[in-house]
Amino acid sequence: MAATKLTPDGWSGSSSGVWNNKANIVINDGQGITVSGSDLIDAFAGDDEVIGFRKSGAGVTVPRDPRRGNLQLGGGDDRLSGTSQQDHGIDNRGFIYTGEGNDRITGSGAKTALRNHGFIFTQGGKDVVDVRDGGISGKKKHFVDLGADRDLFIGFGQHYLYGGGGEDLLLLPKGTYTIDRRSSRRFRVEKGKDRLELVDFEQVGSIDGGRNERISIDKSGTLVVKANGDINFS
Ligand SMILES: [Ca+2]
Ligand SMILES: [Ca+2]
Repeated sequence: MAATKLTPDGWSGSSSGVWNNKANIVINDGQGITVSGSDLIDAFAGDDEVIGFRKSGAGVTVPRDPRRGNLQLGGGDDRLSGTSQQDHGIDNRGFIYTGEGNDRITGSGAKTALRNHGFIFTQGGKDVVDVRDGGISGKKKHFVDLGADRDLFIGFGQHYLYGGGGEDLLLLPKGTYTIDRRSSRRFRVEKGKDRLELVDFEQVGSIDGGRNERISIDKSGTLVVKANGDINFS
C-alpha cells in the first residue's frame, strides 16, 4: 500500500479524490498521509476527515522542505488524526489550519502524539487538540493557537499554547506540576524538563477527573493530579 499524498488538487495513494465542499474522507491505515509541496491545500467546507496510521514514521506528516507545507481543512467539523506505533503520531513542520467549526486534532505515537515544529491554528469553533497518548513537543517559536471560542487541550509536553477568545481548558495527565503565573494572561506549567507555556487559558483540570475537578488558574502554586483524576492545588 502506498502512502497517501495531499496536494492542492486532492489526494492520491491508497485512495484518491478531489477536494470538494462535501465531507472529504481521507484515510490511510498502513502508510500514513503526507502533505506535498508548499502551495495551500484547501479541503473546503464539509466535515472532513484526514486519518493516517503507520507503524514506523509519522501517521500524518506536514514537511518543511523545500518550503513549509500548508493544510487548511476549511469550514465544518473536521477531524485530523495521526497514529504511529514507533514514531510521532502527527509530525508537523508546516502550517495546519482547521477553519471554522468544531474541529478535533488527535495524535497518538510512541515518540510523541504531536511533534509540532511548525504552526497550528484551529481557528473559530469549539476545538479539541488531544495529545494525551504521547504528549506534545516543539521548539520555542512554534505554537498551537486554539483561536476563538471555548477550546480544549488534552495532554502535556514542551510547547506554547494560545487559547484565544473563550474560556479555554487544559486537561492534564497524572503528575505533579509547578504552575507559575507570569501575568494575568500567561501561565507556565512545568513538570520535569517539560514546560507548557499557556496564554489566555482560563481553566485547568485532569484528564481522568470530573467537571468538579477543574480550577481557575489565577495564581502560582503546585498542582497535583492524582491517578484517580482528583486534583489538589496549593
Ligand atoms: Ca475550528
Ligand atoms: Ca479559545
